[in-house]
Amino acid sequence: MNGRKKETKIVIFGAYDSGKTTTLDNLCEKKTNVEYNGTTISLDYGNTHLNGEKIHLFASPGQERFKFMREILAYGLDGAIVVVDNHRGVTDMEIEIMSQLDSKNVPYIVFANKQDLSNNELTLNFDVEIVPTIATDGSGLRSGLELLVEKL
Ligand SMILES: Nc1nc2c(ncn2[C@@H]2O[C@H](COP(=O)(O)OP(=O)(O)OP(=O)(O)O)[C@@H](O)[C@H]2O)c(=O)[nH]1
Ligand SMILES: [Mg+2]
Repeated sequence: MNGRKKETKIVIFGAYDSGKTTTLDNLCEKKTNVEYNGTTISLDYGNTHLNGEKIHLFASPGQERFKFMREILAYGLDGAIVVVDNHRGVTDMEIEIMSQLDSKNVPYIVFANKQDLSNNELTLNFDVEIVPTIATDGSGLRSGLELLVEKL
């Protein structure tokens, strides 16, 4: 066991509509969503436990205009999940987020979501683990979170 604190902050990033809120909702027992017309407008928050450790999860808004909110949410994060819509493919915004996470040495993992719509293999020019997920039915979410937490 390393000296890491027992409460962990993980932020979920990804372009609009990729499935961030659905991912958080399915991972957490308790949660709060701030949405308007089905899109996150400030943040979603929830928490869960993994191996006795409390995990705080924040999902960011995906729309471009909420960049300021993503910057606030990123404060003090221990790790990140980038949720990509595998049917749409990776977006420039997600590439920018992964570059920033790399440059700040933040451990992260990619969820290749919406596998029910497309199970094409996602290829990325980043040294990152990719976990196929279906956020709507929970497939892959828990094991993906476990993989990330092992890297922290
Ligand atoms: N088919 C399918 N639909 C999904 C999946 N995950 C999410 N969705 C749907 O995609 C839409 C957007 O999901 P959200 O979780 O709200 O996406 P978001 O990334 O939080 O969106 P923003 O907050 O607007 O950035 C919803 O209609 C979800 O039901 C999935 O794995 N498969
Ligand atoms: Mg959302």
